[in-house]
Amino acid sequence: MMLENKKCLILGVANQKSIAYGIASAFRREGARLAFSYLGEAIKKRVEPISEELGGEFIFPCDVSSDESIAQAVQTVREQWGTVDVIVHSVAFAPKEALSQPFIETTREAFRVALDVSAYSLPAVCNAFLPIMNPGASVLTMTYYGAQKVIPNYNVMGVAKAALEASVRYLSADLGLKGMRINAISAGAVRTLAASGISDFRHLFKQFEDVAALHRNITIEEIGNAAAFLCSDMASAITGETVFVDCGCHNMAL
Ligand code: 0WE
Repeated sequence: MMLENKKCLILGVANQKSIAYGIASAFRREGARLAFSYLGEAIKKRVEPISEELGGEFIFPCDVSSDESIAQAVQTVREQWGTVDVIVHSVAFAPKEALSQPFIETTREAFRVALDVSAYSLPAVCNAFLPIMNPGASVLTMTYYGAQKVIPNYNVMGVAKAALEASVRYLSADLGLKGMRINAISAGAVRTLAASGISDFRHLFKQFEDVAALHRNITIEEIGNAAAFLCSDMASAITGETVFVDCGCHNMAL
């Protein structure tokens, strides 16, 4: 087992289709100890049964757009576990209009919210949890190809993911001084709750399937397997990296 007895925090499960659910399931299979964050009462009701199913030890509220909420989460984890070995950051948000209107029309507020929730939250979480992270700890975040190339309508989320990927590189230098690692998985498109809010996602999904080197879309199990590897000691020399788990989609021009 790759993650035996490692204490892993999972931020960003909404339901059983979530990428974070696929990651948590793989972590469980690899012997990890799990705890889950949630945002708001609606998501709490969804996370509770998932935590039970996967043998989670506790759940805790965490609004990554609030320093106080992150600090409170650290306090809870400190009381429950004392220290932590792995943090999975699988959180993003942009106001819906920003993902349908032309990028050029992005408002200052939509830009701020997207970058705050989807990018700044990563260094914020790393810095807050640093005092309770064990030597050899590792952090994982989720990104998307729209950070590097234009994907129609991905818009301000692409800009936020570009900031997130750059943050992974800078954080790798800071965490590296402490023997800790951080990486990103750039996942192919997945039908999640976040994706269901996107007009024309079905069409996009089919296009990715056709173009991908493997001619299929990915599963959250496959993301989970890559995540388990990256967060395990098997990946002890990999840090600051964006690893594509996308059936080879990003290498194809057409
Ligand atoms: O990163 C994402 C999704 C991020 C996301 C989705 C939503 C939908 C509902 C962030 N914020 C919101 N806000 C909402 O109100 N993906 C990689 C999935 C995704 O999102 C797209 C995509 C793909 C793929 C948006 C436009 C075009 C393609």
